[in-house]
Amino acid sequence: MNNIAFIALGSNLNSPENQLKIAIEHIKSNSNIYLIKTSSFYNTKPYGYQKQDNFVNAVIKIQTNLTSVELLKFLQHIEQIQKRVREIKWGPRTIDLDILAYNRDIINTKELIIPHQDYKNRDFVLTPWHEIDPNWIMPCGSTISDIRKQMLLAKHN
Ligand code: ROI
Repeated sequence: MNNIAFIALGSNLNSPENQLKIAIEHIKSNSNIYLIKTSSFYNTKPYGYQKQDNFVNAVIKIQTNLTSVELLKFLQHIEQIQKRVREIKWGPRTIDLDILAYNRDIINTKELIIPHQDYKNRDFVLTPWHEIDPNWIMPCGSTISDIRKQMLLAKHN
């Protein structure tokens, strides 16, 4: 298991905390994945489309021998099991599982963009990530801690 990945979890439907716990159990049950660390669960205001319930968000760090695409397929499978309905863009969701980073890889294909396109603007991603691995270095050369500081500064301008 020589790849490190970070995954963001988010839910604001059907007992969000439970949805996150179920997803984490699924992830742990995959013999090709070792769960290194789980952040606290954060209650967060909706980012983007705001007329919806608060979210529960977390970030996990895993070790895996799945490729980034295999990992994506597996996470999509979990989303389907938990009956995520892809209706309104930026609308409520039972579970959202995003690959934030996969090693220091930069991936830009139709199905997968890594690092996540908008993570640098998202407090609900950077704060739990910072909790579990503030010194992780992104492909841009900055640490999660630096990127989070920038995001917080921009928010208060
Ligand atoms: N807002 C928060 N706070 N947490 C999320 O997980 C989340 N996910 C989304 C959008 C709708 C962009 N907003 C979010 O997909």
